[in-house]
Amino acid sequence: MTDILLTQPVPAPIDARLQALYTLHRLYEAADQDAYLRQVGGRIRAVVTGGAKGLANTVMDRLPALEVIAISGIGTDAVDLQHARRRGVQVTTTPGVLTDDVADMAMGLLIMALRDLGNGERIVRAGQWGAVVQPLARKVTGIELGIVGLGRVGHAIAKRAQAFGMTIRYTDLQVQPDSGHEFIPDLTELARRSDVLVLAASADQGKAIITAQVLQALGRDGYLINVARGKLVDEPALIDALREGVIAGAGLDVFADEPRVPEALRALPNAVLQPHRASATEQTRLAMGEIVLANLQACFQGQPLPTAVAC
Ligand code: 8YV
Repeated sequence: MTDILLTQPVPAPIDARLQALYTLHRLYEAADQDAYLRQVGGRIRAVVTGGAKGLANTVMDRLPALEVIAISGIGTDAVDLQHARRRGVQVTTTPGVLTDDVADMAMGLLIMALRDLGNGERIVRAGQWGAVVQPLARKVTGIELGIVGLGRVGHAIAKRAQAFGMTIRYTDLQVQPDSGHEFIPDLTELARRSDVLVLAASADQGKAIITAQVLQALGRDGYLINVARGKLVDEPALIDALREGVIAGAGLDVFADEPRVPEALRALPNAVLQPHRASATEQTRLAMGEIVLANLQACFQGQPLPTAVAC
């Protein structure tokens, strides 16, 4: 049977299907990953990984028989695509099926942050209703929303935002005249004109675009929502901005060095935090798993891969 390396767990039904078809090697269970790769690395023909986890070149180079890296996710920023191409390794993702979940998470974080839902919940749970005065929150309907990255997820966020009567503007690498939304080429200018800036951009360039200057422009009544990648944000600058009231708050599903979230960020009452859960619904993770299975099957039958990334 074909040998496959899993870098992180997959949902049980997908795991069972993989097990029936392939010999699975679970890197995430190995106490000594280096020794484990020495033992099985030569046999591995496919890697199944997540968008955030990807595959380091140092691991890829330990897998001489590797043919495909199947990412269960849409981000390719944690795989060196050029290196994969040089090695003749194909890379696939799971586009389309997680769009709605990620957009839902963006809206959830936005409402949670502006309406101060976390603090309200803590007050009720602590039996402090009536004893603690919670400051009035920020109205969501009708705000000015700046979307950074109008791809599939950005569009899905815009659709939801329209139902909330929001004014939508966006920035992207290129203008999208058919979107019906106002294009603002300069990110700092978009921040200046937004009540809430939501990050839905790819992080393939690996650069922090949300700088102290952008946060300054977003302003003391502004909020930052991130459902893309932590590396798009200068995290120390964000912590300073939240602490000093340069911006009002943030809703974050992603962080610069997951799963390590700086203590300074965890301590801030005006940040709502999620452990990278945007696509973590049963329905969506199963749909993602199906696409992973289809790509592996095509690869080992010598067929074109259904969702290959152009390297
Ligand atoms: C996925 C992600 O849920 O799609 C991506 O790139 O980062 C996530 O939303 C993750 O890859 C699942 O492992």
